[in-house]
Amino acid sequence: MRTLNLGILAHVDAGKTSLTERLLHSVGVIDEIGSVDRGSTQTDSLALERQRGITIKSAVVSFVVDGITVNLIDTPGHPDFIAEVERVLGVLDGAVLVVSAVEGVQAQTRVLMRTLRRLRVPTLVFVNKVDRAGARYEELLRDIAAKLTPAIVPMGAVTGLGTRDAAVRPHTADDAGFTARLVDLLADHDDAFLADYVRDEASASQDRRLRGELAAQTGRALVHPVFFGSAITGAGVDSLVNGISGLLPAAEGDPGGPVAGTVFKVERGPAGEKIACVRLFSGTVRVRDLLRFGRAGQHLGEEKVTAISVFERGTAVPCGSVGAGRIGRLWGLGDIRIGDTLGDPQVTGPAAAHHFAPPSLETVVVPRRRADAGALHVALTQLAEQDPLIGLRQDGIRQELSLSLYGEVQKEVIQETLAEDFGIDVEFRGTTTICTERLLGTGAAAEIIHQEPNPFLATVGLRVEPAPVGSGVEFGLGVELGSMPYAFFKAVEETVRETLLQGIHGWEVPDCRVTMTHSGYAPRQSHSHAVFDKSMSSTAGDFRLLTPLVLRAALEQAGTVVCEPMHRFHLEVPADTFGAVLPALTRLGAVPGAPVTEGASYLLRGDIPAASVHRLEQQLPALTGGEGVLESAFDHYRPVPGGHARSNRACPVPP
Ligand SMILES: Nc1nc2c(ncn2[C@@H]2O[C@H](COP(=O)(O)OP(=O)(O)OP(=O)(O)O)[C@@H](O)[C@H]2O)c(=O)[nH]1
Ligand SMILES: [Mg+2]
Repeated sequence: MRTLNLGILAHVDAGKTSLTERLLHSVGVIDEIGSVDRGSTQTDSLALERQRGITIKSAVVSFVVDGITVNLIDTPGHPDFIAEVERVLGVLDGAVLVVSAVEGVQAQTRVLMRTLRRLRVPTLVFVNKVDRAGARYEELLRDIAAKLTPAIVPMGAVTGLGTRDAAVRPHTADDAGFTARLVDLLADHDDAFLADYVRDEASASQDRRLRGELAAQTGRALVHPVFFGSAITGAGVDSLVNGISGLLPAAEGDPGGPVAGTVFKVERGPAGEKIACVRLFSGTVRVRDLLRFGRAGQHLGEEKVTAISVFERGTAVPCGSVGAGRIGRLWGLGDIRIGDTLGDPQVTGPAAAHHFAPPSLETVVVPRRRADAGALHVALTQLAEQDPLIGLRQDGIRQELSLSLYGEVQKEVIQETLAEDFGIDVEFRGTTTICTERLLGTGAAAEIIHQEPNPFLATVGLRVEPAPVGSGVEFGLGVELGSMPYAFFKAVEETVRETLLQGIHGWEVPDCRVTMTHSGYAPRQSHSHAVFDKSMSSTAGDFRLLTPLVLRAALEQAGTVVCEPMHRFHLEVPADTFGAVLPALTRLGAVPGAPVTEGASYLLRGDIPAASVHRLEQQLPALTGGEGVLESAFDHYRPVPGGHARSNRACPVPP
C-alpha cells in the first residue's frame, strides 16, 4: 500500500489539532470528535497539553483513504516548540498549512511556508475557521498570494461565511472561472501543458487532465491549492481529504532495498524504555534485526530491535516489521538519538542542516533542593535527548547547568515536566541572549613545523573569509590533498569546526569560509629502532592542538562583530494607546516602521531584539488596556557594535 507522511503546520491556535481530530472522524477512525478546549483530542495527549490547550510535542496518528495509508503528524504552532517542527520536516511527503480565516497569515505562517517552499515539500493550504465571525475569503486569498506564495488556486467557494452555517462548495470543471484560473496557473509552470491545452480545449478528458496536471505540479511544490473549511463544523473537510489523497504524492518505497531511514522523535515508554520514531525511506526492519544507525562522520551504533509498532487506524499497534515509506516506533535501540539515520549514513546522506533559527535564549537552571543536583543532571540529559535543541551545557568551574531555549513558555514547560515527571523543583536564573559572531574581513595565519614559537610537530596555515548568512562553515584546501596523510587534514577540519563554536568574543561563528593554506608534517621515523617515536613523528594530536592557535590568530586579524538575534514584529494597538506604546518600544530597543491606521487601530511593523520580546508581551496588556495583539518571529541577527563577550554575560535581557 502507498503511504503519505503528512505534516499539519500552522501558527499557534490556527486549528491544527482540531483539524486532525476532524480528519480522523471524517475518515471513520474515531466516532466521537475530541475537543482541544476540553482536553480530549487524540494528538494533544500529554497532561501539559491538555491543561494548557496547546500542542507541545508532535504526535502521529494514521488513517487510510483511497487505498493510501496517511501518517498524519500534528505539530505545535507555538514558536517556542519550533524544534518539534524542524525534526519532522525531513520525513514529510506533503504538508497541510493551516491559516485561520479570521487572523489570516500570521508571523509563524510565513516562517513555515518559507521553509516548506525552500525544502520543496508539496503543500496544500487549508483556510480554517470559516464559521467564525470575521472570517474572510477574497481578501485572505490576496493576503496568501502576497505573503506566502502567488502560485495558489482556491478549490472551493464558501457560502454563509462567518456564520455557524458556513458551507463549502468544491469547484468543478463546469465552473468556468475556476477552470480559467487553474489553466492560467498551471500554464505558468509548464509551456507544453499550455500548448496541449489550447490545441484540444474542447476535449471531454480535459477535467481529468487538469486534475492530473494540478496533482503533478502540487507534487513538485510548484503550486498550492487552497481549501476552505472549519475543523469545528466539519465544513469543507471532505474536499480537503480528497485533496490529500488526490493531489499529494504518496511514497512508494522499496521494501526490498537497503535499510535507510531517519529518526525524528525519541520518546520514553512507561518503564523508561527508549522508543525511536522512524520514517523508513527504503528497506524493511524486523523485530530481532541487528540495526545500524548513526550520523555521517560519527561512530555508528548497532543494536537489536526488540519490538516495533506502526500507526494504523488512529494509533500505534504492535507489528513484526515496518517497511519502506512508513513510520514506525522501534524499541531496543538504547543509543539512538534524534536526527540519526538508519542503515548506512552514506546512503541516506548526512544529517540535515537546521531549517529554522537556533534557540536565542540561555538560562541557568538550579534545583531548589541542593540534594537534587545529580538527579537534575540526569533528568535534563534525558530531556535533551528527546529535544536536541535544549542544548545542555555545564559550566566547568561553577558546575552550573545552562539550557538554550526558544522562550518563556518552553521554560515553563520544562519546569513543569521536571516537577511532574522527575519530582525535581527548579528555578531559572538570569536569562541571557545567545549571540553570534560575524567576520568583518579576511584574516590569515600560519605556524610552520620546527620554527619557533610552534611547539607542535605540524604545519598549519589557515585563511578565514566572511561567508553569506546561513551558508555555514565551509572548509577547503589550498594545498595538495596528497601533501599529508588524510587523517591530519581531517583532524584540522574537525578542530576548525569545534573552534568556531567559540569565536573571539566567545560566541559561535556560524558562517565562515576557511581555507588551509599551509600543511606539513614529520613522517613516521625513529633513530635506530624501527619503532614509532612520538617525539619525532607527527600525530593527529599535534594538528588538533595547533589548529585552534592558528585559527584564533586568523580570526583576530579578520576581526568579528557580535550579532544579536532580532525578531520581526507585527503589533496592532488601539489608536489612543499608541502614544504610550511607542516610547515603550523604543525603551526595549525595537525599531518600529511607520504606523498604518486601520479603523480604530494602529498597525506597526518593525524589528525588536529577541531579548525584549517577552518583556513587551508582559507590558502590552497594561499599555493597551488588554487590546494589543503582538506577533513576532525570529528574522535575522543584528550587529551590536562594540561587542559583548560571552564570558561576562553582557547580552542580558533588559530589566
Ligand atoms: N470557530 C472555530 N474554532 C476553531 C476552529 N478550529 C479550531 N478552533 C478553536 O481554536 C482554538 C485552537 O485550536 P487548536 O486545534 O488547539 O489549534 P492548534 O493549531 O492545534 O494550536 P497549537 O497546537 O497550540 O498551535 C481552540 O479553541 C479551537 O476550539 C474552527 O474551525 N472554528
Ligand atoms: Mg495543536
